[in-house]
Amino acid sequence: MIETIATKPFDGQRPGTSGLRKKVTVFQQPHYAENFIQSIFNSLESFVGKTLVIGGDGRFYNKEVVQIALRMAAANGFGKVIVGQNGLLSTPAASHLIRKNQAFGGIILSASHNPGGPDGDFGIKYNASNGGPAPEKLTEAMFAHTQTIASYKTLRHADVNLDKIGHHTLGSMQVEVVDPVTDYAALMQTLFDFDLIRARIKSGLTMKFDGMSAITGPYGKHILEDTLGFAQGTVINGTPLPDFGGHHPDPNLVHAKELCDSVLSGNGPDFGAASDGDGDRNLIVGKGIYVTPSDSLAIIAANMHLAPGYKAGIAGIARSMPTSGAADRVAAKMGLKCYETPTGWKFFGNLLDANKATVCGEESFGTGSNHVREKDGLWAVLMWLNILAARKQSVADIVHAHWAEYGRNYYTRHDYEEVDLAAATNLMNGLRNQLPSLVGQHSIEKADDFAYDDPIDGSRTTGQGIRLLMANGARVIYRLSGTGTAGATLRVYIEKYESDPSKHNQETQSALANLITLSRSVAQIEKLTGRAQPTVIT
Ligand code: VG1
Ligand code: CO
Repeated sequence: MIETIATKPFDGQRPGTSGLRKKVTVFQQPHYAENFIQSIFNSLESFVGKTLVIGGDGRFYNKEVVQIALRMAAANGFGKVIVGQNGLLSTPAASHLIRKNQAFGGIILSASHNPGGPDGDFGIKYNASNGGPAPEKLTEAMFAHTQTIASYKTLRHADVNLDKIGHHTLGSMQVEVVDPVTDYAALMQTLFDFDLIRARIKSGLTMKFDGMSAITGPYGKHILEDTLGFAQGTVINGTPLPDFGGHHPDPNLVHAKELCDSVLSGNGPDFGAASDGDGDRNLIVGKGIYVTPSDSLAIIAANMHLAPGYKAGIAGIARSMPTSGAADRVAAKMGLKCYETPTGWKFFGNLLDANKATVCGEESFGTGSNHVREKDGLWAVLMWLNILAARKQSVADIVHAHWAEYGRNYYTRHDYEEVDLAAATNLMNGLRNQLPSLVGQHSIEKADDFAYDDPIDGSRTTGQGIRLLMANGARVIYRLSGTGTAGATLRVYIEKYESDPSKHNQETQSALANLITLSRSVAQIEKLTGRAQPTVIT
């Protein structure tokens, strides 16, 4: 029986960089998740009878919201929902299922790299029929609906059993429970040379993959161990847990420390990788060398023709604005365009759909291609494995050769987490006001607040980060995070280009020391936030 439940708007349901993210306790308020889901549906047109994909990263409260979303999808008139077994789907797998089944769209339950558990974070985002995150126009429409919502539709019905693969009905809606891994794994086999990778493993390549107790454990085990033949135990922290084992499922040098320490020391495996809460991020380390996500994008772009799915070459490259210019140099050499977009995968969708870009990347450990419309952690890992197998070199050799050919973009990101929101806003406003007067000082050639004109649909997005652009590609960029749930997080991105190979082996923080000092003084970070040091350096 369809029920219409009266409700009142909640403040603050504006989607951020990647969907609506809040503390679990916020989502647990009566009607909170329902209001947002109904506002998603209210922003969509002509979906009656169509298919919706639903799944999440398995974090605490996933189980409950999957059932809420199923009942509401039925009450709102969807014809069918495809849902991952136990309500689980990685973000790239959800994107693939939407595309493969020509679904109307999908609801992904995840707060990605944010911590989980009863005191952690939860999130909901909507992906459109191309498999990609809803564009700004749609997220703004959703937000507008959240501010005026007066009722939502649901079904009075028991929970659907999602333990087993199979078919159910929910009112007049079909529910198909699918294995979360199967279709995604099949897609990967079409893109990469699994035989070549197997041969390289047989001849001794070793690796560790850290699933961070999040969604990619089962994907990693199936693909890396069971299909490719890496030793059992290659995947560590491979069982998804609702609280991610109490860890922060963010694959970087800080949160995947154990893996990084072992591979970087040179005594561990040849290759190390990790993914995040919802499986769309990737960390790449080789014996003795950490590959920055910006370098990884550039190296992948330069080498991806070695993978069968891309042997015809690529149409173009796209990177988020704060991502280093390393990819631009590859694009220039290949005679291709490198697009510079605001932060967040939603801005790549149009470029991928229009075949302007084949590969995209963000400095925040995100890389992906036109195979789906999300960044894809395991895809990047498999791409690296394919490149390692084809080139028969180590990660370090490949990176050093890349720098020798293109030069090195020294790059770091300094995050100041959970600073006072008013202080952070004040700091950004202060920088914005200083912009005209900064040009000419400290070798700053251009200073602006980044705006993006989408070349496909003509939409303009403003206020995407303060840029201080200096001679020879050096940059300092400031922006506030759009994924945090407590206070504000100030991100400072620092980069410098070095063409001289004899200067390619400096430690990153010391190579960038002058720019780091400048980044702090120009923005008066300590004076305005009370922070002398960042919380996280990647
Ligand atoms: C961060 C990253 C951004 C990424 C986003 C979502 O956003 O900087 O590059 O697209 O997270 O990634 P922000 O606004 O906090 O800087 V995920 O894996 O959390 O969906
Ligand atoms: Co993620």
